[in-house]
Amino acid sequence: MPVWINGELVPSERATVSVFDHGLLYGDGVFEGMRIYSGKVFRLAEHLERLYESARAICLRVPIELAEMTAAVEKTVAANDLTDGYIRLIVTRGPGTLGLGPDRCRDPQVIIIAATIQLYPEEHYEKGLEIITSSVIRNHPAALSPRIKSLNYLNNIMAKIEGAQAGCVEALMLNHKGEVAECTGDNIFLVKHGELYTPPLDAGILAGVTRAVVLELAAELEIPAHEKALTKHDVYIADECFLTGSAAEVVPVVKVDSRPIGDGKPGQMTARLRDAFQKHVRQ
Ligand code: PXG
Repeated sequence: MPVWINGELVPSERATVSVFDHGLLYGDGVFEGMRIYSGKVFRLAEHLERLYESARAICLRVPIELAEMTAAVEKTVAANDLTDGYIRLIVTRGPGTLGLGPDRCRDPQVIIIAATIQLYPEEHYEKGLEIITSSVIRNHPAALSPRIKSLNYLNNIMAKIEGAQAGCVEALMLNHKGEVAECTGDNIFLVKHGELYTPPLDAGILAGVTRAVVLELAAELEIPAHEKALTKHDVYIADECFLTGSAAEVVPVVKVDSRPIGDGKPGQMTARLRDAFQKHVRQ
């Protein structure tokens, strides 16, 4: 499994970073998780745009330009001979001193890992997920912006743990205003009276690539869609609920906080969008 690190593909055992890397010491860095379908990275341009924006937002200089990064991702996919899989792209602040200051980190590390993906079990798509609302709120937008896909995911991990302790693979996070934000690694959608609803970016969420694709597909299918502030009440009274993410794709949610959503079964609109998504990625 060759891994790209700082300009070369090396065997995974040799793909290592320093213990003084601020990515490790402080979670100081950014990343992307992308899918490979039929040998091609899905929406690579969008993922890389988000990566460079995340880096910019934390004043991290990505040591290679977009064109070179695109080529590096493609070379890593080819070297791993993957037709379907997952890519993890990481840019760390690089090795520095034990102090917080990034000024001594002069060598940001670029790492690209390609792997076969551990998909959600088929059962999740057939039966739908049960989730809970976590007591951990999403990062306050005036603290570390939720738009940044940073290496510091502890807040979401705390929510994920709370979900796991309740027997759920995902957990819903509210924002500091008590509105619905997103799940720990997935965006959320609701269906009500045949229309689609999802929180707007200013609810303090990650601008999910899959979320954007679902909104595009809804437009093509002439399904009215709204980016609107939502509350837990809206979730509880929704006809359907589903999550989107590069790993999960489109996955139905049938129970939230032990309450059945709609009739407690994966809904028709969810199935329709999931179907459209599958067709789209395999085009
Ligand atoms: N919200 C958050 C907070 C995320 O981390 C998404 C939404 C979905 O975004 P995309 O662009 O993938 O549609 C994410 C996705 C994984 C994994 O391997 C996924 C994410 C983060 C960490 C791990 O499943 N992010």
